[in-house]
Amino acid sequence: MSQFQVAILMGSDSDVPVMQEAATVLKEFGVSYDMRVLSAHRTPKETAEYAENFRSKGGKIFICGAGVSAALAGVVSAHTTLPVIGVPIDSGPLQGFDALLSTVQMPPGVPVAGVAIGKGGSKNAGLLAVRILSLADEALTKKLEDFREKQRQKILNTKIS
Ligand code: RP5
Repeated sequence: MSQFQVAILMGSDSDVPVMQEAATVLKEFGVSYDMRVLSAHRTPKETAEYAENFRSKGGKIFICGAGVSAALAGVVSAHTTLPVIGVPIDSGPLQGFDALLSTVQMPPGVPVAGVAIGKGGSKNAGLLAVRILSLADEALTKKLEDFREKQRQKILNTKIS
């Protein structure tokens, strides 16, 4: 068994600040993760191998972040039957619109769940992974309820001077 429930992959080390948001959420919920730089274009063989082997090691979900042509989530999905969440990153001249389309415009039969561009999307990718894992984990469900309540209180307690 792998000690990792979630794989956070990204196409370049320049993507780390964005993908760190997903990692922070997983850490907060006590979900184990492996974080790697693996590129669909620059390391195609290693990316395919990682995607093919993660399930047999006990892995459950992929979160893949990439910018510009952003093929990573799609390539990973082509090499696994696990859920794949794609985070489009605003690293190119089109401010992430390129990556957004590349991430979500998958051909029928090869699913990628797309989230918003950049850090907000990365945070939501972490939360979506926790929600998927919570289907078989009551303690995680409770933590999600607590998280939502904390979020609610923060909004309600906002004072505008
Ligand atoms: C993509 O190209 C990466 O995911 C990154 O967002 C973008 C730029 O990569 P670097 O030139 O910073 O390595 O593949």
